[in-house]
Amino acid sequence: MNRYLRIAGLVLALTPLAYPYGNLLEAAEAAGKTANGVRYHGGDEIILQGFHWNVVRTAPENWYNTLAGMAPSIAADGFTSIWMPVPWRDFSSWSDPAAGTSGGGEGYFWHDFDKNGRYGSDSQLQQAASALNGAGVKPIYDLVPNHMNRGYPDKQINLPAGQGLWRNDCADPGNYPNDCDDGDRFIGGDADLNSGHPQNYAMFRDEAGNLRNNYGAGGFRFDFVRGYAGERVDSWMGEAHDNGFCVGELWKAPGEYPSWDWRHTASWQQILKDWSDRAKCAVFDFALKERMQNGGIADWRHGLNGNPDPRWREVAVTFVDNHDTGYSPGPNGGQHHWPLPDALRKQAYTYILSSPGTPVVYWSHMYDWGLGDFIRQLIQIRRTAGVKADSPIQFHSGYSGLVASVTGAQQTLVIALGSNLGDPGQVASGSFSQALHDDNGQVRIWRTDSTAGGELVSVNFRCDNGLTLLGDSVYAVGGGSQLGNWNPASAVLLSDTSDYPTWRGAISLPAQQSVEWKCIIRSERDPSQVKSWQPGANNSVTSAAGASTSGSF
Ligand code: 7SA
Ligand code: CA
Repeated sequence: MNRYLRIAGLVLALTPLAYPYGNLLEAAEAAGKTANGVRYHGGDEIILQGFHWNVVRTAPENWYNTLAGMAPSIAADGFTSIWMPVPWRDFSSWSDPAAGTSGGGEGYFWHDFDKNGRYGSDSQLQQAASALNGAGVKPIYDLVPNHMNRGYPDKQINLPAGQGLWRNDCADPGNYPNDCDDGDRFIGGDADLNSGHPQNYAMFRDEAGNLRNNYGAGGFRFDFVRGYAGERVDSWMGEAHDNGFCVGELWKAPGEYPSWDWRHTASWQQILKDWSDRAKCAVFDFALKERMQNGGIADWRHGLNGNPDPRWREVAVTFVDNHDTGYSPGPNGGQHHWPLPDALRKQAYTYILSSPGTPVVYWSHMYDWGLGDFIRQLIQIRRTAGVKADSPIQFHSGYSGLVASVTGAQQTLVIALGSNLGDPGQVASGSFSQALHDDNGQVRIWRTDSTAGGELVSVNFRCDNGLTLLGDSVYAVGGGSQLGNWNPASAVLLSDTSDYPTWRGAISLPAQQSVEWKCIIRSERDPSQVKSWQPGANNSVTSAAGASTSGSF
């Protein structure tokens, strides 16, 4: 049905200009949400935690400059994003003699949204953000909407008491309906904001928009999400950065929930997935962290990222340690609330960088403690194999340690950690070569050669009768990561319109796969705007060199 009449004259004039851009799209990294709408930026992110606990003490006012100078090497190391520290100034200073800990100024007890803090000045932050974005590394800013430093004078924001802006206990019927908060309190709760209050909600929404527009934010990490409703994160992201990356820090054991709460007897995974469903946000994989801390290596399969359901594993953001759980160079050795034993570090990084989920590498492991070369190697293995957040993973019992096979877009990996597995052929088909052998054999990875098994072949795609308005184009979307996993935002532009309204394009696919796909008409500017889908059944093709496949509107 010719529902779209392209303005012929204009099209002829503009077409040559528009389509070279189409090739750039194919070269660019994936964007877009999961099939359930979770904001994981295409599932191909590899994140560097861009700070440790003590950088405000070991590099006072000089951290943004450090990041700006390192931007090219951070990119060269294979990172696509960097988890930035809280950008807001923080004058707090605290010590806990009993625990032998102290700190302050890190941003988690922030004063207001002024960005001249202990990491450097506002302009240094802008310079760092543009150097990182310029190198292709997206800044992910750490936001703390649950609480702030209520004391201390001359704030740039005015939050008077008694107007429902600060948290009061929702359990106390005396609080008027909105004068409370829908989540846990941070410590005593006297510094907690009622983030559901319209004024507070708008304050954070606008600041997130400001970080996107003026500080190059590619997304956000939400702190202490146990302190406010997950739905609120979905609203903030939907209004301020709908296509950005989003991850929540939900660090709360099942036993910490009240006995009447379903989560008291749920698994760590179920609690994390429930939050992710509400926030439409990825979530740090504390289920995997708990297994790494308390289980044997064979138990690591029970992390969220090992879930047999792709809709579960794809929302996991995996990590080995962070600024809370791990050590940091400098005073007190940082916080080390839940540190992974050093002996397991290489196996843990091998696991998260070769398996599904979105991996995060802790700054100090990469750049302070000599693991950089090893991690760089692992990142290259992940990228070459085309392992993504939703990649299939299979665990193989009958061997000691952990044995898994991961199906990447380009190659299949077999991982053997602390295992007596002899030959990858015992657990997966294909011709394998060893990609990694380290840690006295505790760490081994094999991969199918790109030439066999994961071989890519060029298939000719065609869509007929693609009548479109200016600014819209015809794309192919379908199963498998090369066709965007049915996600229009990751669809592939068919850039040859020499026989308009027929659209053509060659797309590389793994050989010998039966692939289903459809033609769509989609906005070039806004990847989430689909104008129409090809009607009827899916098109299908078995991928082989020179094969052709077509559909029609
Ligand atoms: O124990 C570890 C694990 O062991 C395992 O065996 C357990 C696990 O469950 C168990 O299975 O994990 C437990 O312990 C974790 C660490 O405490 C808990 C976890 O829920 C629990 O299960 O994690 C919580 O604490 C983390 C630090 C948070 C988590 O979200 C939270 O769930 N991490 C993030 C949150 C914050 C705060 O924004 C940051 O905290 C983290 O870096 C960030 O990643 O008005 C003045 C005033 C009063 O308002 C206060 O009531 C008063 O107490 C001042 C005082 N507050 C001070 C704090 O006492 C002091 O500690 C505050 C001003 O400064 C400090 O707070 C620091 C905090 O210590 C630091 O970690 C905060 C603000 O500077 O910044 C950081
Ligand atoms: Ca991406």
